[in-house]
Amino acid sequence: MTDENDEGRIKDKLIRSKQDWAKEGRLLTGMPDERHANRLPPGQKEVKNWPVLDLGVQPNIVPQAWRLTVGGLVGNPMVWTLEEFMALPQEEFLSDIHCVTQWSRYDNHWRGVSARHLMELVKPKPEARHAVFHSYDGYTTNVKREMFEAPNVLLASAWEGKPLGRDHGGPVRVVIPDWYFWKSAKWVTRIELAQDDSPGFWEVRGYHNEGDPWKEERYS
Ligand SMILES: Nc1nc2c(c(=O)[nH]1)N[C@H]1C(S)=C(S)[C@@H](COP(=O)(O)O)O[C@H]1N2
Ligand SMILES: [Mo]
Repeated sequence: MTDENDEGRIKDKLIRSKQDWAKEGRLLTGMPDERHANRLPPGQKEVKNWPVLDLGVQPNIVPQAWRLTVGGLVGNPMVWTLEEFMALPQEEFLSDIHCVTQWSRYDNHWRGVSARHLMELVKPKPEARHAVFHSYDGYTTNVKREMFEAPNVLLASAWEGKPLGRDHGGPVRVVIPDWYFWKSAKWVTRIELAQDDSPGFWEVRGYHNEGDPWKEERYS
């Protein structure tokens, strides 16, 4: 049994230790692989399972109450219910996951709506240079607009043929395979396009503002 206070403590401890890692530059090998000569980025280890990482709170989202909003510097701001979102074209994606805590998981089969398709629907203004993801647990993370618009980026609703579980960010999470996995917001509910950058939860706590695993952009 955990009450609110226990959860608060677990969360704080977890956040503090990760922040300390960032300060110390732990896990850095100093041997970038910018040409992607290996499948495994520097300092990573392959895992066969799929670890769960979050702030210690996994929001229980009632499907009827779920919403996805895309707003900010867009010509056509949109809000989707889960039913409407699932009616958008769902495509298949295949990608590797690289987490800053050193695990990588190969060949993940995703299903979901491509970020490019979403962006075509909302019509971002030319001044929109950055995107921030907001999640149901209060988490945020930021990427440059062109990173979000990469062809392998999606809002995933299924993994390995099954609906995405609550522990991994279901019903819908962002997947940005080219960056470390902290940029892939679980339980996403709002995407905000903006002219200026606004660093997210881990980015203000010592993580790198970008997050390229091949350059070991772990910490700032
Ligand atoms: N909403 C939300 N998204 C999040 C996080 C989080 O705490 N909350 N953690 C990030 C981090 S640090 C990682 S490594 C991945 C972990 O995703 P997984 O639990 O599905 O492996 O989610 C990312 N997205
Ligand atoms: Mo992470």
